[in-house]
Amino acid sequence: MTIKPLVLLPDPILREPSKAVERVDDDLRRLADDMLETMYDAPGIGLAAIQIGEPIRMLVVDVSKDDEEKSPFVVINPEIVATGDDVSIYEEGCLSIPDYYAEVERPASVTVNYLDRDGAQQTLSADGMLATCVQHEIDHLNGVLFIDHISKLKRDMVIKKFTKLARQRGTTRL
Ligand code: GNR
Ligand code: NI
Repeated sequence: MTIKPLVLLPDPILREPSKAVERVDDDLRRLADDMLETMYDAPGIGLAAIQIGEPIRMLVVDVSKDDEEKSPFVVINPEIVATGDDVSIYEEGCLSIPDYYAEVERPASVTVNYLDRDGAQQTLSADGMLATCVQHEIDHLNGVLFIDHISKLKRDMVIKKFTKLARQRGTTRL
């Protein structure tokens, strides 16, 4: 297993919609394991494949607490098939936007159909932090970031700051 470098704002790849996974094979399972290791190392509670530069519709999440048993999910080709009527607000962060946090309102519960790491069809009904995290990750598959759910003023400030940081690191043409 390998910890992969994270793609950071304002890398334009984060804005690309990811492509559906066509076959669930050993290569894909290896990538899922790398994503989990990268997520746990960060540490984070979710990761989309695009955040390690792979534009495919796969995400991992584990919202278990430090003192609990790990509960990793590998979620391939997710489709949100239902959302609850209630909303919840969580302070969100993103491994691609380090050290920035903001409150985001989303449906409090979601039902998601997806393929698991064996390629078997599954349905997940989530609420609480898991519901928020899964929605945050599915946004990544569509090129959407949590800062797209905050005010334009705040979003523009964050993008400006990270563009400046990237220029200092010399890792972007922007
Ligand atoms: O580690 C993460 N924490 C988090 C907190 C609140 C809502 C969503 C998240 S996901 C984030 C990891 C990440 O960037 N996933 O794409
Ligand atoms: Ni994120």
